[in-house]
Amino acid sequence: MAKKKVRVGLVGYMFMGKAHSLGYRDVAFAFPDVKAVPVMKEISGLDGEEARIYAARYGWERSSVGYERVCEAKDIDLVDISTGNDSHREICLAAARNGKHIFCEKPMAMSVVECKDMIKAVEKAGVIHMIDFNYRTVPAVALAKQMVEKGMIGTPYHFRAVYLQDWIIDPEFPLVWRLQKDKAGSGAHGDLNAHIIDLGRYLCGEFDSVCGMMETFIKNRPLLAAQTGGLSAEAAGDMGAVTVDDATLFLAKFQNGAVGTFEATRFATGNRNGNHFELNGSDGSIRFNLERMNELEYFSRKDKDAYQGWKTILVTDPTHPYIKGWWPAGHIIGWQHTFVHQVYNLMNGIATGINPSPNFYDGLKCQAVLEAVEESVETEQWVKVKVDY
Ligand code: SOE
Repeated sequence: MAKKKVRVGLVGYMFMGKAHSLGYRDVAFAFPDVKAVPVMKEISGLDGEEARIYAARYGWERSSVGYERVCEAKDIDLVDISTGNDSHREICLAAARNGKHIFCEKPMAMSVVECKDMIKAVEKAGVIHMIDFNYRTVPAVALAKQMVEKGMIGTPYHFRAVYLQDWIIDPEFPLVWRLQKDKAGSGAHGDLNAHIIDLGRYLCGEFDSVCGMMETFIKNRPLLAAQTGGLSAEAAGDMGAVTVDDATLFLAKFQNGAVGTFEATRFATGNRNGNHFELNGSDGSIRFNLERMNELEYFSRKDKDAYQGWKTILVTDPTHPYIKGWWPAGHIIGWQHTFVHQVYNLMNGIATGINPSPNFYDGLKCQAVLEAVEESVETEQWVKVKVDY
């Protein structure tokens, strides 16, 4: 039987638009068992000429300006929102109104209120929704999840996570949209803590309460002359104010009694994309570092005393999650593969009518933690995480 085709319209052609394009392009190549196959119909963005260039480069059939046409077109089934955070809600509402399935970049929106509007819209439309917490589909992270579920670490006690980058360490780096509150919502917090909050929920459980601190080290920066790549840009002469956090750290209590520490910063010199976590349990621990993403470290207290020690699992065996799509054992994969894995789950969700995970409810729960941390920074108090939806 012919497979269902899912005709995709992508809004946003920059860094994430490129990563998502790769997901659609490669999913059926890597995973012949995928239940629905994406068709790369239309790519859109703010500039028509650029949209045309990226359509040709990434392999989209056609291009347009703005998001309206993609949301309204009769021959599009899925709208992919790969734009800046301030437009997620608006595009989501337009897409849902037109009955489109939705794949949305993280963080889901600018606030919990916006997330709730988006959930109301997709529930009313009865469409499939997914949020791009792509690190869940790193094979080593998915293996960690299986190990936790099998009880291989016992009762979780500590989740310790950092997401460390250094791409804005230079005070002359310009004021890109990610440094402006009205466009990004927050800085390192929403951009990086969002990922490790999601990993905390995925591996350890739901949050109970948080207590945080935030700092902005460089308060003014040159204005933007041109964005030259995903995380690179050229500065213009005049200066403007940075209105987001450069670093946010917080303590957390989980509902299951475990405790956690979280740190997100773009000022961790020498760390290009250091997403690390460690989960310690009563019987064992697991440890992950994105910069060695094919490996998962595991310590078991069940090993005989004399032989206890950390072992490194090379997560490239055909039995490991998602690896069947790629290469023989030992032939490692990279960061871009997580976007193919996300699309694999999304296509299967659309084909079966079952929401994939992580979806908009996960986006909302993550946003609730982000906001609770912000409230805690303001009040200098512990804050309960509430998700009253
Ligand atoms: C920039 O900090 C960024 O590209 C994030 O926006 C992504 O979500 C993260 O995966 C890598 O770094």
